[in-house]
Amino acid sequence: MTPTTLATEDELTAAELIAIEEQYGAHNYHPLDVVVARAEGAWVYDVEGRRYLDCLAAYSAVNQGHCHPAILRAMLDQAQKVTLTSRAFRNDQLPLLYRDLHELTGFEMALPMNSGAEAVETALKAARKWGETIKGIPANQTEILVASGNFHGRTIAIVGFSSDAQYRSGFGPFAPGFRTVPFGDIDALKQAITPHTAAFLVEPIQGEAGIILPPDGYLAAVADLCHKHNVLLIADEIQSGLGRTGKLFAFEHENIRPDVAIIGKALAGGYYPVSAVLASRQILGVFHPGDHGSTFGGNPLACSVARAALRVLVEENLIERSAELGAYALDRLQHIQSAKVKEIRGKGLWIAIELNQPARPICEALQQRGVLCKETHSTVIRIAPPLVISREDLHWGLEQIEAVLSA
Ligand code: IF1
Repeated sequence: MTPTTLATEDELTAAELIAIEEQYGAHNYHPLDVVVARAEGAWVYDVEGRRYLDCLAAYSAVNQGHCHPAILRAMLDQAQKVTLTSRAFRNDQLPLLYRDLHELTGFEMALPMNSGAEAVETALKAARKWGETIKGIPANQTEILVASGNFHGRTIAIVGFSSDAQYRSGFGPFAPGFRTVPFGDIDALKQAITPHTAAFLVEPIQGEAGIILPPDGYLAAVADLCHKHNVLLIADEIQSGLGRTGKLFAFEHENIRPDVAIIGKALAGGYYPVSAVLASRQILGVFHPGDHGSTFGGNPLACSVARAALRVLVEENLIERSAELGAYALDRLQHIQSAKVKEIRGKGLWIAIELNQPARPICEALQQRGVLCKETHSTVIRIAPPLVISREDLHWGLEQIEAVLSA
């Protein structure tokens, strides 16, 4: 029986909202019990009006800060013109996003998708087809290497090469043609490359694994090795890119240039799922009309929002800001004297606090103090606020973290 009306928005309490979510929603997350109703800049506000400093930034999807007015403006303007045409027709925003991405990143071409996982899948398809049609690998024998500890998304092909048992459990059988090498180990990579290897997919700094930085020189050695063996180097910059580490791309910290870069998350400043694969004309040229696509990929609303998000990133100097404030935060955190702390590491405003104990209780204590963080791999706390965070707010947030860790 189709209802004639649906419930209107009531003034429900956090507890009531949580109960509804628990009853009708799949339990594929275990979120902190903070029910966000509003957000602005580096701050979020719950339904009871309490405010929290957001030190997760939606896993680096709101580098520009929550509800950035310039991106909102672009979204509202475009939403009143046209939002979706499908790629069966052209639109006036997609070419402009392509040009912005080329001018900002230097890659010759882009292929727009929506979620990060879809862009990763697109890059894998490009690598496989490049392997067969350009490198000459026999059909269906292409191999792609990935790093242990990787996180590239949640599709069956992607979790098939995850090292995390939970991400794989129950979802097999998986796609063949992937091999894992230890992250940071150049000799292992050298051993793993065969004439059938088309690509090496890697996060320049591993996010989900706990903001794991590779040994100095690793990425440069990887780039040399891939070039020598005609293997595509694919950098997954969905989380590490777009200013998070204090550079436009994390791969810039080692002055390398991958063959393919994958971006997402902050590409649209938290307003819309927009991702893209950036590469050369030769690599993206393997796609011919009808080979690959997406209903929403490259839609005018997504492109308009992404253009505004990139403009904010550049015009508000958020990349330099990330480098500067990140160095300040890392230095302060590294001076914390606490038996709880095993290691502090990071790049730009992307910092991991590795503990000698479970991180969840620390995150809950920080929540009580008005700071929102998320643990990863049970003992690591990620500090990744929006890049627009003020120095004063960052100072205040660090004080709360120091207080909880020193308690
Ligand atoms: C979740 C993790 C982070 C990513 C990199 C691709 C994707 C992601 C480097 C896929 C997405 C998100 C997914 C989200 C939580 C978050 C996450 F904990 F899952 F691993 F950030 F570390 N490459 N990461 O970080 O992009 O399809 O999600 O748009 O799945 O719980 P997506």
